Amino acid sequence: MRPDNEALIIIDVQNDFCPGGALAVPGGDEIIPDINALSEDFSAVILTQDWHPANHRSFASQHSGKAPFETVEMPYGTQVLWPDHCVQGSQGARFHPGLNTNRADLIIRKGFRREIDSYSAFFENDRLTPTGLEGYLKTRGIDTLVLVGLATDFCVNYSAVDAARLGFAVTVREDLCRGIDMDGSLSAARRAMTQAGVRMI
Ligand code: VGL
Ligand code: ZN
Repeated sequence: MRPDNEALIIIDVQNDFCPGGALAVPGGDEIIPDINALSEDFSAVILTQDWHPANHRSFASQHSGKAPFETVEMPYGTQVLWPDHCVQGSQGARFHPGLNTNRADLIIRKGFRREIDSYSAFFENDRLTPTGLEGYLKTRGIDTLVLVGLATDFCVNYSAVDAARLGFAVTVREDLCRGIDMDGSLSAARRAMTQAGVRMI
């Protein structure tokens, strides 16, 4: 068992990010058995859940003439447009049925405001609006995080970089993550995480 100051954060292991889902990450479901096994070692397990209203502004369907994976400028910066995914209450937003959610102490939902996306478990995409996870972890005395899940180059990357910036010691288990990899986003994410002081193993 790991000490009480360490938490496992399982990012977005939801149907829509697994094969057959609306924004499927290649091999997204392969990592689930080992994530389940790893979660048995931690006294603190936190899940994140991408959780969008049906008219979320990160959806290409909300921008006339735009296709998924194109970008738009939002007030907070450039936003990639996605296929509709992880709509609140939908089957696609549910955790993959293979994921053992029983060990989770907290489920943090993100991306629930129409006007702003939230890749990170800590801040929305303006990098300013907090989700509350920092306070939860710090008030529990947790200072060390292990991150796993989907997708390496978006939600895992943003969460890991923010966590490092907030002073947590962060390890990303790359073998327990899978990426989308659009236009070199995976190598850019690896660089960003390394530069932020995230340990990648
Ligand atoms: C994610 C794109 C859009 C992720 C979430 O979980 O990495 N990516 N929403
Ligand atoms: Zn999303």
